[in-house]
Amino acid sequence: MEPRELLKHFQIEEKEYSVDLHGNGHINHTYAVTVDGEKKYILQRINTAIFKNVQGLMENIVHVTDYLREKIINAGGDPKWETLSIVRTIDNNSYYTDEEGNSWRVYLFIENAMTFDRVENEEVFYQSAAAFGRFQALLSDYPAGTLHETIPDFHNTPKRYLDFEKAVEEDILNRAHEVEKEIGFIRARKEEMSILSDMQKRGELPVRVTHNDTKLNNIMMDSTTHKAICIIDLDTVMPGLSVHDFGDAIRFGANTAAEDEPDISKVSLSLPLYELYVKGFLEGCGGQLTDKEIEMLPMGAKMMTLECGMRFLTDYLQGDTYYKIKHKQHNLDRCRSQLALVADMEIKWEQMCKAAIF
Ligand code: ADP
Ligand code: GN1
Ligand code: MG
Repeated sequence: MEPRELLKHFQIEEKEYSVDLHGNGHINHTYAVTVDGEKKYILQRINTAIFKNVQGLMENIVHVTDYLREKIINAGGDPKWETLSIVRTIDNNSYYTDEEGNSWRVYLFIENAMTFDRVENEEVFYQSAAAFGRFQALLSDYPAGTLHETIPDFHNTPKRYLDFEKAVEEDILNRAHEVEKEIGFIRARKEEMSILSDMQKRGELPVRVTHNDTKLNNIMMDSTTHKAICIIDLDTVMPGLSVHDFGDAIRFGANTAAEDEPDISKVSLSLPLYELYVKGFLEGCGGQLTDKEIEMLPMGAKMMTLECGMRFLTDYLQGDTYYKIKHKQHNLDRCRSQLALVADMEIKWEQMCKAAIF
């Protein structure tokens, strides 16, 4: 269905809205809904090829945002600014399914705020670290067992490795011979991939309610002051590991180059940004992380970068069906940038480990 047509199914005042593609997310189709030059709503087509249980996913978001709203109000904050607000359908549902079977949702547009696709200055990164840490702390007493697992095994790195090996074996587009070097790089690190999940199984790392997709453009910042306002993209809020939330943010934000930089000589880990994120994240978590979690932060960063590189390569081998791409080699560029970052982390490993000792 045409995006503008959809609006009449939601509890929105009837007006002449314009609806335009918005943002740089890789998963959902996101539109800004504008009236009189002001963006009022976000309209999203949920990617149901990836999120198979939309009902469960939206239930998670309703419950988590209700929970956060109460905490924000109690702290004297503005819930329409500091968490996502779902606009209901005229039937009072949290999403609408059109005749073609597509699922859509509407959020209030978080006004006077913006997302960053790159770390433009240190303060922005520090702010995002504290905010993601705080998000985890706010949800620390949320009943984790009531959350649906919206993507099973999302950060199960050994399982991701098996998916990768299957894609290499099937090689449906005959692309594997082009990427032998990358395949070798990943295979050489196979043993490390189960370190964190094994620690989780042994109870050495606690399962918490985590965001699981902590990249910089999943947080809205005040357009004027650049202070962190609101954590968005709640599709993958599920039980998980704190070190994964830390690591995914590092992989994206502490890379001196873009996630999809084709010139990998520009890729490296910025130690100053890494150290800043450690500080902000620990402050945001408010002393809740155990010593073991703090010790494993560097491993979280390395594993999230390796896992992400492996996921990009898997998608490249499988014909680019998961992530949105802008050109044929896009997933390959993304993969190479991630793997180059892993290699640089290995060089800087000792400094990374020292950064979390205070
Ligand atoms: P994806 O899963 O595809 O990454 P997101 O939910 O992260 O989708 O949305 C994509 C982008 O849209 C975000 O990076 C952000 O810039 C913008 N966005 C999402 N929700 C809102 C909102 N409520 N208000 C303003 N901008 C938003
Ligand atoms: C996707 O949705 P978005 O663009 O914020 C992906 C993350 C990846 C990221 C890589 C649900 O995040 O896991 O790390 O791309 N989200 C999902 O940029 O798969
Ligand atoms: Mg996003």
